[in-house]
Amino acid sequence: MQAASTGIGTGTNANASTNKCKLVILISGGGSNLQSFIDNSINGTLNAEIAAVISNKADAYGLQRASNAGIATDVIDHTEFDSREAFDETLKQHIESYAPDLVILAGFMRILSSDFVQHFHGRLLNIHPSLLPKYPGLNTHQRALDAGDSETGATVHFVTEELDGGPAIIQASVSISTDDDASSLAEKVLQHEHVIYPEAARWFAEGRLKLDGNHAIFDNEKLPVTGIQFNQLENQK
Ligand code: NHR
Ligand code: GAR
Repeated sequence: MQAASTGIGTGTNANASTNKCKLVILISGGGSNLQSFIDNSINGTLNAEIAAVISNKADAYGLQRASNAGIATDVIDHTEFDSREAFDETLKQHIESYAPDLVILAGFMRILSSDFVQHFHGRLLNIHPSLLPKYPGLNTHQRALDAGDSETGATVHFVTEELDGGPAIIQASVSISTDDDASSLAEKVLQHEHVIYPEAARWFAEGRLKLDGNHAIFDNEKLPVTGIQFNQLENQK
């Protein structure tokens, strides 16, 4: 267990001194998912403190969102490193300097090497804009359209070495209509991302969600390969 995350005696993944789950959020772009974490932390829906936002791109708009919220920012430009491993090692050190309980990939666009992923095993989450295991990798919305799919969506998952292949936690689907294109789908899916991603982090902060080997465990039960279906959760309310 890492030093900052005791959670001992509380059953939660909250930081001992603040009683909040300490997050570091990695971005590469617009940061609308980052914004939903900021908003949920401020309004108290998510008992979290965002210690820092780190981007591999200096011009990522999400850095502005972080500054506006008074959150520390770092830029680590991957083009300044000789290898993926060297970039990942520096990234790892920057993240660890904040001693986070949980690391959030929010539109972070660099594939992470196995050393990095193993180091953060069980405390690294990603949101991917498809109904995994469909369409790991890039250009997911166009691929769903090209395949003639009737629905698409987004999946929050634990990050493992297998790209977009780690255990799923929660998934939201949206239906595809005949007049959709990749950008209209991206917009619709993003609205759902902003809801399911903080929800998954809330479960983690509350100590209800864990990674056990290659299985996501929620309330002491193994989750199915596609995780919890958010739309079904909604219908139960
Ligand atoms: N790393 C590991 N090891 N495992 C995962 O599941 C990861 C990961 C790193 C990022 C996010 C992922 C997504 O949700 C993610 C999951 C980037 C690429 C990619 O091909 C693919 C998937 C994801 C993120 N990146 C190119 C690369 O060479 C660069 C593309 C660019 O800069 O635009 O790293 O989709
Ligand atoms: C989101 O749709 C996220 O799922 C996706 O990028 C977008 C980021 O939006 N992630 C990936 O494609 C990872 N490869 P945001 O910057 O506004 O949060």
